[in-house]
Amino acid sequence: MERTDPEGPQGLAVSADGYTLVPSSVEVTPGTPSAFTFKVTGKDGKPVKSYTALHDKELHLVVVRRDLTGYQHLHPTRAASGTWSVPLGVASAGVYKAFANFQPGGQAMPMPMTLAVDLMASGHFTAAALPKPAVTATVEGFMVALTGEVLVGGSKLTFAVSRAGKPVDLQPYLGAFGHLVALRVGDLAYLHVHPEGAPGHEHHPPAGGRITFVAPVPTAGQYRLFLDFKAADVVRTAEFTVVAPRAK
Ligand SMILES: [Cu+2]
Repeated sequence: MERTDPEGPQGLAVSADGYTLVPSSVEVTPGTPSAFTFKVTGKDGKPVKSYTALHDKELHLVVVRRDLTGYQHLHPTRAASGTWSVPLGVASAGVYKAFANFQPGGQAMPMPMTLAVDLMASGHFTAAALPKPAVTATVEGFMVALTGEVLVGGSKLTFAVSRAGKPVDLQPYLGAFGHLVALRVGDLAYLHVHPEGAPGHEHHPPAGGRITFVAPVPTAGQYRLFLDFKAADVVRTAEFTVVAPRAK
């Protein structure tokens, strides 16, 4: 079977390359955290029980409402049966998308994949407008400045974290100094993003609270970036709307 381009847009399918994301239920209750359980089935239809860790975890679960609010990056635990479980709470009603990012075990090549499913939180909801493009974001007193152009085919993005005008010492979190998720506005395609540098390089503290990522943006358009970083012992998420111009 031909494999989906791992560098291309991911997270647009619940099933790809013989693997399927199977939630126990797609209903979530706003305001009430409860266990979200799911499995990933393989080509034989059975739950996958072997994974290759990516950034210290076998599976990363990203949940966001379809209007790109309410972002969460979670790490479910896996039972021996292959069933994954994580407490999940959503603040408000709406349709959410849950992305599972993982790599099945036993593959010679690094081939992370992302499958996704919609989750329904019943009730009235008011869609939030997409924030305007910006090169700075503030979260709990931390200012994150984005430099670098978002370009179709190859983007190098650097984030500098500061507090009260001074660079912040970032702390390692899941084997890196920052984790970036990029979603395309319109269809929430999940982009493959990785820290710049050879494996292991990222374990050295970055100078001046700076972290750089390589993000191949597949098409012109708007993207929403979610940068998880750890400072002062807390993981926070800085969010940006960016625009990739049409290629000339
Ligand atoms: Cu993760």
